[in-house]
Amino acid sequence: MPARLVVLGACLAALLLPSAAPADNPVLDGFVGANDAFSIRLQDANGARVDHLDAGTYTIKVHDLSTFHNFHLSGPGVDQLTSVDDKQEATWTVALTDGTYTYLCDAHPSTMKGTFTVGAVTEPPPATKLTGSVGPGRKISLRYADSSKLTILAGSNDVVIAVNDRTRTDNFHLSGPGVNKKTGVAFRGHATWKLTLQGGRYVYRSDRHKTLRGAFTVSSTPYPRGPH
Ligand SMILES: [Cu+2]
Repeated sequence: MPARLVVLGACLAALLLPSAAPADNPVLDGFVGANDAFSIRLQDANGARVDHLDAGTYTIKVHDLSTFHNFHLSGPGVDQLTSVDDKQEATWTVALTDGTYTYLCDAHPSTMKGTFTVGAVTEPPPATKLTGSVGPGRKISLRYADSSKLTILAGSNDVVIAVNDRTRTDNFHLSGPGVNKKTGVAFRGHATWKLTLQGGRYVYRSDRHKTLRGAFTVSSTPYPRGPH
C-alpha cells in the first residue's frame, strides 16, 4: 500500500530529524528599561537572576521596553543587541560556552550591566565599585566609579563602597536589608565597606540632618514573563 508507505516514511523522517524543536532549549528572559527605569535583568524560567549556566544552546527572549535603553549580550561566540532608540521584542538562539558573558545597555554601560558565567568558569562576578561621599557642606551622594548616581543596582549584589566622609558635622549612614553601616558624625576620613546587598530599598543619610539623604533600589523581584 503506497499510502501506508508514505506515512511510515514520514514517521521515520520525524524520528531521524536532529534536534526536533528549538523550543526544547532552556528559555531565558532579558528585560531592559521597564517604565524607562535604568534597570536591566536576565532571568531564568523561575524568575531568578542568571548568575551561572551550564554550557549549551539557549533561547533568549529579549524585552527592550524603552526608547533610550538597549539590551546587548556579549561573550564567547555571542554578540547580539537590540536598538537603543526603539522598543523591541527579540528572540535569540545562542550557544553559550565556558566563559563570562556580559549584558548591558550601550547608552549606560557602567550603571546598567550584569554578568554571568557559563560551564567550567564559575568565579563570581566582580563586585560593583561605588563611592559614598558626605560634605563638605550639606551634600551626600552615592555614585558609580564613573560618577553617575546609583538609583537601581543591576548586576552583582556584591559591592565595595569607598566612603569619603569630608565633614565633622555629618556622617554617612547606609541602611537597608541586612545592612547598617555608618561613619561617626565627628569622624572625618575614609572607610571601605565590602557588602552583599539583598533585594529591597536602601537609604544613605546623615544622622545629624534628616533632609540629607538619598536612596536606591536593589531589584530582586522577577519581571513578569512575556508571552512565549
Ligand atoms: Cu540605558
